[in-house]
Amino acid sequence: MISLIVLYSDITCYGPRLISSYLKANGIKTQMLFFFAVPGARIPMLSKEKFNEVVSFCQSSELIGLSVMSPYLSYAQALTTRFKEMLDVPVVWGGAHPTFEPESCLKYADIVCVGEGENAMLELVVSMAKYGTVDHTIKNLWFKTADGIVKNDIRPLEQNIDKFPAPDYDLKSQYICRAKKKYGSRHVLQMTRQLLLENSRGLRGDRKWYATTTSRGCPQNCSFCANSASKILYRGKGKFNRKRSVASVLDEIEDMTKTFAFQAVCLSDENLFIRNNEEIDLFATGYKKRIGLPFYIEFSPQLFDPQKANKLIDAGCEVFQIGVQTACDKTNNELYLRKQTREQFDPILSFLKNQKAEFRTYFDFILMNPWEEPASLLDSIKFILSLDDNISIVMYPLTFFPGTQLYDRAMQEGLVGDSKQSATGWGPLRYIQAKDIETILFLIVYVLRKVMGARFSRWFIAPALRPRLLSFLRWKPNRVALGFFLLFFLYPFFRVIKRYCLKSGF
Ligand code: B12
Ligand code: SF4
Repeated sequence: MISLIVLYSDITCYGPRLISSYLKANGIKTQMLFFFAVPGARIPMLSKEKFNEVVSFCQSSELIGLSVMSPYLSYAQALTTRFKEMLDVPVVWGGAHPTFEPESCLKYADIVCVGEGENAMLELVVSMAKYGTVDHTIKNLWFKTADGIVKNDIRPLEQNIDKFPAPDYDLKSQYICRAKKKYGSRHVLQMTRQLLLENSRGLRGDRKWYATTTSRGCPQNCSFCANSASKILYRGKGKFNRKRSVASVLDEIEDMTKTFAFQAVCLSDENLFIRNNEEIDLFATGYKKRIGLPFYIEFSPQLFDPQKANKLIDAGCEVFQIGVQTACDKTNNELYLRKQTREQFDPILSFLKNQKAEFRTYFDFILMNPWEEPASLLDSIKFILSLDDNISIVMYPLTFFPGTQLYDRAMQEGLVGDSKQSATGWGPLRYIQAKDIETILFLIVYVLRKVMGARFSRWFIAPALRPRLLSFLRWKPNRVALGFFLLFFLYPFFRVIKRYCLKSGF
């Protein structure tokens, strides 16, 4: 039995589910545990009981696999340490974090998978079953041995990704950690249809979706994204962007949505518009006929194509999620290395104006960038203030993920200490420390002035208030106070201000 533990707080877990179904298709028994860790936690919040239940879940395993993203590193370390204390079973880590930090991960894991893992895992499990020991020559795997670390090369990328079976949704072999009273006192529960749906994310909040990916890779090279780092890792190993056939995508979605009564579908490809017109036609016609559920897509503005968008909307697409990151061309082009301009949004915005009221668009922005100039932030604020109400703004703090260019720069400049800190240590507190508090205040003042106009200026710079303003600038808040300030003021800031602006006609 191979146990695969997924730490993410999302039930999709596409990569590990693919590994599980590939192993099963090759006659290997697997079980999966959806652990639901807290992303970004520096100290894992794990009770002894939960630990023990996870350990007994793995008791009869020949191999334990953990899928690790950087924000969940502390959980992976804590769990693996516990496994090593209680069980004599090799532990293999795979996923985005070990791919770019294999050496440091081997302080905990016995084996690390660098890059895509289906074939590497299969070879590992088969060799263990055949020879009773671990074969240290398997490509994509690094091993901790008595003689040091064995680093194997990367194998060529699998070009025919249709070859991999659909993600594993065999609930009989799946478990989930949930500690709600209504489920009883145990943490590790047998997965059920109800638990699967309860823990799936939703399209616009209510309709639970089935999420899948129809391609691998992305044509762009953003300096904060693992895709650009993966391209370097796989240089000379075959085409990085690969697409599944439309037929295989439709078969999978039809099968899963019928089996589990999902109410919506999420296509979490980085850029669905990399598909050509013919593929979009084929998908849209097939989807409308065979599935017919509302769906959600993501893409970058540079690849927007109104013709393709219309076809997808006609097939049921109800949500666009678009990576804006910043409305400042200089920051996008020079810092994020995105070939994107503010003008590219004009056709998108006019296209969105003609959509039905229920059509939703999410614009993703990156905040807390230590190198972003106030003028660049202002461009984003102005842009946000100009948007229609059917466009929601989603803000992500800039996170430094190992392998990316911005991670290297943040390390060089001492903004983050190590790879563990990179995904957890850089947050609002460090940003405020690194940036001038006056810059942030300046931006707040700018937006408030926009909202309240002269009335605000008179109020804010009134002589009576000046000493208070100065003392605020000199304020050295403790962490709790600052946390509350950010949580209750800065975070909902843009949304509230935007609504207010729209109401008051700015
Ligand atoms: C789709 C996607 C999502 C989806 C679904 C995620 C999911 N759980 O499946 C959603 C939107 C939910 C999501 C969320 C997040 N994501 Co995301 N996501 C992606 C994206 C675009 C594609 C992932 C994918 O399906 N790839 C295709 C499959 C086949 O590859 P894979 O998942 O990497 O799995 C393969 C290998 O990694 C390996 N492998 C994986 N696990 C294991 C385990 C073992 C034992 C072995 C041997 C091998 C192995 O084998 C797999 C099959 O080949 C990637 C970008 C990318 N190109 O990878 C980011 C990416 C994985 N996400 C990332 C992050 C950070 C997040 C968030 C933490 C963001 C946040 N700040 O909130 C959240 C939290 C995760 C969560 N809640 O699940 C980062 C991870 C970087 C890092 N160093 O950790 C990435 C790389 C994007 C980036 N910023 O660079 N994400
Ligand atoms: S467009 Fe998105 S997925 Fe592609 S490299 Fe940039 S951030 Fe990553």
